[in-house]
Amino acid sequence: MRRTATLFHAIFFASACSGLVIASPAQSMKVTPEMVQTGSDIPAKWEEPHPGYDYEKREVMIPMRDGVKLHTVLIVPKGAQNLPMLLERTPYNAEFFTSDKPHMRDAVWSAQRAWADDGYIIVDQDIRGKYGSEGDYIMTRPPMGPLNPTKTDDTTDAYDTIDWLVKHVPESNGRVGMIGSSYDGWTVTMALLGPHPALKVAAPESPMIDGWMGDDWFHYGAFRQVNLDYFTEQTSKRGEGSTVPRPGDDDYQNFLDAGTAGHWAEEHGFGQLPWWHRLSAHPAYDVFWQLQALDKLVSEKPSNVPTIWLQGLWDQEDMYGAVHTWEALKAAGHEENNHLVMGPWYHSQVNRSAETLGPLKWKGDTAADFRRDVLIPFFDTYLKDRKPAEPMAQVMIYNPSENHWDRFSDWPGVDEKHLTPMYLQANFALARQKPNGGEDRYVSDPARPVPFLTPPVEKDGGKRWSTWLVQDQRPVGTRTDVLSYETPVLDRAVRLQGAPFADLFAKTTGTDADFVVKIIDVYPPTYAQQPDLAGYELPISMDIFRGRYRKSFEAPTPIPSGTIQEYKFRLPTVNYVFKPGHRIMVQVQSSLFPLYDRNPQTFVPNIFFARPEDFKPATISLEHGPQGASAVLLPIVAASTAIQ
Ligand code: PG9
Repeated sequence: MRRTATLFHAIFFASACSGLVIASPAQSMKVTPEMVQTGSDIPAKWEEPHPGYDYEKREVMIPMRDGVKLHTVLIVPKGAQNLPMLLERTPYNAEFFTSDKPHMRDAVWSAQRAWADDGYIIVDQDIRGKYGSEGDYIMTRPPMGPLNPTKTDDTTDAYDTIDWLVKHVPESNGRVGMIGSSYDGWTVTMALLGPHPALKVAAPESPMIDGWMGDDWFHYGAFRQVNLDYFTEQTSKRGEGSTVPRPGDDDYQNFLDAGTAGHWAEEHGFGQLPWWHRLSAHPAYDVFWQLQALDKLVSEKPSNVPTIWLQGLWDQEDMYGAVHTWEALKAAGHEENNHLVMGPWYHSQVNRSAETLGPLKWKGDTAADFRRDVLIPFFDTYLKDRKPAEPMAQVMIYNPSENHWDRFSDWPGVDEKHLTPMYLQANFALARQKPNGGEDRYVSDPARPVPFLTPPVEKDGGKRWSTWLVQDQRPVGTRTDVLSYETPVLDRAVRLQGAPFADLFAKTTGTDADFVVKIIDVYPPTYAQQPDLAGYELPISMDIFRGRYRKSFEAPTPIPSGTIQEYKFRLPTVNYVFKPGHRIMVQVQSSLFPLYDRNPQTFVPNIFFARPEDFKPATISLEHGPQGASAVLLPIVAASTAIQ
């Protein structure tokens, strides 16, 4: 309106000045009703026209049993009839899973493309309290029970969602498969604790199962400081929070300066985050962790849903969950509908391309091939009544050294009776014969912990994070606080299938200590097939153990200074062949920083809140007998048990 009046005044003024006679505004400028707009120019709801789109995107708020509504995005192929639904429940913004493209295969994110091509309705949902969903967010909300007194959890939310979907999506065939990695793998696992009858198949990928034993938060009690950024990203806002600002570009120095994770948290406002309070009040494996360990809960309440438990062999975030849950189900007699798959992947790489892992090169794209040839046919079996070309093997584990998948009708998991001890010898050799004396010493100094990546360490490991588990160990092998033991050059292949153990007998001058044990494949000094691997020290299995838990994970005790103690712990599962010309190496050290917080080496009630004066150098002695000879226990098999 204002623009018309101004224009009119301009013309009138110009005309008057030029001597022209024009009609008065009242006569010539008649306002007709359609010119008048009352209310807003913005419609209450804009229906986006989608000419040429081959799918319809529906955004719905699905009501749960307590009235809370969860934001859900459905991608339905146009003209669909009788299609199954693939459901992913996420804390990472369902909206983000699709983009505005005319073809469904381009609109969904890359991992879902093959599903779109195969004819699926895709459903992505924000879990309770995150992004578009209503309700309160609780970090990996424990199942209903002593830790969750409400009437809902992610089992009921998955149930109610599936119930709604089968009643409100007429294009569907009433069957649902659930998928998702990491946190989203946790939501799949939660759904399996009380599945809706329409949930016909599931694949928890790198699921977070036990946050204390070996998934995201701790490994055998050593706290993973990379998660501190995750705490603010996930719990400072309903949407995406930001990472913690850094005083410098090197996290090795930043965390060293902070002293403890507790001090870091205090400096960065974590006092406002309930999750931090709960986690830091439970540094030991008490009921808080025990009651939410999903491997135990799933095997106590097994479902009949055909399920693939899936993870990477070098999964830098959730290395523990899938394999332990599968083993727990097997031990409880439920292997029939539960399969185990371990690919040569970093965390969640199953959903990306996987032709390589760091310097390691695989035959083809091991993730895309797996999705196309195994995962989707497995889902189609239960959702489309299609017979797969080959029945799904009970267990499929990539064999990285021979560069192919191995299929097994059974898998030993933990089989302590069939482990072969390889002893650490006094001359830094590694051999089968038991030594009968001697010890090696190193000084572990909390003021210069062993870095997990060569400094400067970018925020959370930066681009090196996803492949840090396969990085060359030569740079740390020269440190005096890292002891390396190795076999002579192998003249025949040594094949491992299962879970190795570390079994250290050690003394310390302190009253607490961490032990990091790595099993390493040492490549020959020249390697014509791939010269950049010449002499490479490839870790195939490693973990950290906090010494105070050597007798009980629940009740930590000080280490009696100067007294030999046994530290026995399981290492990540392997299916690996040390080839002739290679050597087997074992490295032992007492820190892996700043990924893991430093052990002050003085026993304190809660390491999160240790004082600067508690951090003291300690001399660690690794014993070679006679009161216990340090070893790694390897699952050596004479010949492969893979199905030919
Ligand atoms: N590893 C991540 C995570 C899972 C569960 C809890 C916290 C973190 C993830 O990738 O989702």
